[in-house]
Amino acid sequence: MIDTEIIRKQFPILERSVAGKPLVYLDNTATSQAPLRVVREIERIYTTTRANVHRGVHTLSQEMTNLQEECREKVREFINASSIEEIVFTRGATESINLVANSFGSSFKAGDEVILTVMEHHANIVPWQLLRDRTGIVLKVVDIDEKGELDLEKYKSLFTDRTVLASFCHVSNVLGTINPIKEMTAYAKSRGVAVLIDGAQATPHLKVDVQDLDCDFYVFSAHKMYGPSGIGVLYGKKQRLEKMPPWQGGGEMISVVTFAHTTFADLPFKFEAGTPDYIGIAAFAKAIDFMEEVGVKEMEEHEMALCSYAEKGLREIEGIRIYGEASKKGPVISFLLNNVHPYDLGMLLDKQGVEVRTGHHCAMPLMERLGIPGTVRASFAVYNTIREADTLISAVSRAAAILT
Ligand code: 7TS
Repeated sequence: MIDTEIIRKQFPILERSVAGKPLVYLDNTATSQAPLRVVREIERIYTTTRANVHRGVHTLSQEMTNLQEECREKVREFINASSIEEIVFTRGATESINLVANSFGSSFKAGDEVILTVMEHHANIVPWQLLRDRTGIVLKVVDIDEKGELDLEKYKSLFTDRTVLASFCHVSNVLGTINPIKEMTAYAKSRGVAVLIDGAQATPHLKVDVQDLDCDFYVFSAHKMYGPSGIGVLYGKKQRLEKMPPWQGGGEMISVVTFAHTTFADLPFKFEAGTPDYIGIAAFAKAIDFMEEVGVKEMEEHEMALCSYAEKGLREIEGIRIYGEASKKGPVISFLLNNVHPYDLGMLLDKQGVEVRTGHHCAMPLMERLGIPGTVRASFAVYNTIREADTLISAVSRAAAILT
């Protein structure tokens, strides 16, 4: 059982008010808040240890390097990768996907095919379009049914002898749908096709085991996992990463440089050009500690119970339509109220202290598929409470009374 009272003490931001009302933070899908231990670690490092990593024999640099590398080991363990060589730090899920598109994708030829789904975030669409424009690859898109679940038969039917990659989200940031990624990966593997899973909305809520999934790539962002912003992870199978060329060049990623020729560093550093946000990475370790102490399974149960409760309450409001009714869902509710524009509803909720996201949620093709301009989206984290779910429901009811 989650004791939100104890958990909330670690998140002082939750004590602030918005528009004179207690803050009800329900935009966790965009960014979750960071517990004090993450904030304190950043302050501690700035005031005691800050120095560049992997660069010197001096004590500070070595201490800083250890802190960064301890986080790499923590991430490895968190997703059960088989070695730290498979954990590449990036700026976020977006950069991780761009890395794969530019490096792994550099071997794709005109006519090669990449399978995506209609529910992808722009981060898993645009890098492939940029690659398409450069190389002439073909993008194929899996559709959803009326519940917001992927059509698996359609997915399988899109594979041909030219398919080189299937790239799909684990959990949709709009519909909440938890995709059958194990089955999807197994099918792609049976056809000899590589798989990238966008786990940005999964790692904050679900236990992930990349060896069990057997995917080639798995990407996610720290700021959605109670960690600092600007830190992401690319998990890649060692055999894949070894064959891939570097994406960016610079310091850190080299072995020997001459003007005639450069040899590259071993994994994972081959993919980490330049000075990373080592302090953010070190602080991310504290966010992982937090998640493990509370328990990812316990978090999932708490968040899903809250989400179901809120969804039930919202459904009782006349004129509410909920988008995303998959049988397996993450803690996200996307909804509209009659023909009220999502921004108008979002503004009224903000006036009541309730922070939700409104708009297309960086999933414009999905909005087009649903035939709507956007939604209002409430999303839950471990520190949210039943009382906050009640506040959301009453705030939407009040807004409904004003707007309709
Ligand atoms: N993939 C998915 C499924 C996402 O939800 C997001 C961010 C990203 C990739 C990109 O993550 P980033 O950390 O690199 O920016 N999603 C959202 C959202 O739903 N609202 O704000 C950001």
